[in-house]
Amino acid sequence: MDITDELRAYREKDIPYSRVLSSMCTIPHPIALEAHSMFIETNLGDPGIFRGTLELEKKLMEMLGKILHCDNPAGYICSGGTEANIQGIRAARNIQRSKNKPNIVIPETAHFSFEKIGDILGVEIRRAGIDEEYRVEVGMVERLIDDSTVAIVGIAGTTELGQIDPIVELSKLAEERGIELHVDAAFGGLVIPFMDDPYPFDFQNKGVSSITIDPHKMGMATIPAGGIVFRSEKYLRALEVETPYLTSKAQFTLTGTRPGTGVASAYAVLKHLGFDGMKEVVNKCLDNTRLLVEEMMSLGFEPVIEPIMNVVAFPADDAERLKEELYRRNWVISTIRNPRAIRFVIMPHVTEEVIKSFISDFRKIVGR
Ligand code: 0PR
Repeated sequence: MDITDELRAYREKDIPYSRVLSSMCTIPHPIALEAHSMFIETNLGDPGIFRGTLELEKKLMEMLGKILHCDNPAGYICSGGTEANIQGIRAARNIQRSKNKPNIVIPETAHFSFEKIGDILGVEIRRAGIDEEYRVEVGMVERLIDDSTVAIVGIAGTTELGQIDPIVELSKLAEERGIELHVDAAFGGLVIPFMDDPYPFDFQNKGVSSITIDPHKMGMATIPAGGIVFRSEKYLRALEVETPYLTSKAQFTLTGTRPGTGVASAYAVLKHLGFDGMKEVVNKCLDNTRLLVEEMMSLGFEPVIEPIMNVVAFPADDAERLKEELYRRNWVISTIRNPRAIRFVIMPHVTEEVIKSFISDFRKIVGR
């Protein structure tokens, strides 16, 4: 068999995005594909060689800084939200080095990447409970902070429900206690700014030190393209190691060799769509989320919370069974455990037609 035929045969076993209602990734924007292929051999691990790509990354960081209300953004495009979260907490821990047995306080709704962070960085992870709207309880966060706390974490767009933590209050708390506040906006970072009357989750709050914002989620860039943005250069300095034989003298990234494709594809999409274009994409996803909610309500399912963004879950005792039945019919949805529910992420590839076709199959499964 021809190699490309062989590759195609494997690729055809993958489920196409048009059947996937659970992913935070999506089909890249056509301009992202073009940009990706132009930068396919670039390696930002040795920036003295790829100086044009490095310049482009700086421009992209300025764009992200503007979106996040930061005048002097410092950061880089990494492998994803996991790496961005690791680096945000690693910088906080290094800046507050004098503290021994460091700990961080995170919402109990935080993404599982924080499990890895505890393990890798040797910081104790303290989990604060949530209110009835699934937002972290600020009072609980406050009670968990002690002299060894290096950072608190807020989420802008929780993985399971798309909820936004009270970042304004968390920021005040971080300022009062002289500790860092890392905001995980891996998903919401490229949703909230384009919503009408956006919640102020970003650097407008003086206590926010770093933000995770992933172009490979709602930014429609090619994978991998995560983003970590710091309030100032000082955080990057806290991450640096010496690189004696490279074109640069120091490196603040977690990985060594790293692609410029995410930089190029993320930049291309944001530049091409602009603020208004992104607003249109986000609004369409929000409209489609409302459509799904209406259809699900007509089948007797009420959302766990009124959706804040394009993530929504519906309580169902037999959530696992529903997910499996749907998978047999080549539909991918996900489930959450608290409360037991089926969950959907309405990405740009989840169009009105996709939702209608999904509902028609789902109706058969629930027998309504
Ligand atoms: N922070 C938040 C709030 C997230 O939701 C995620 C990923 C991360 C950090 C980690 O990002 P990376 O996966 O880029 O490192 N959230 C999704 C999840 O784990 C990612 C995902 C994407 C899941 C595509 C499934 C899928 O098909 O649920």
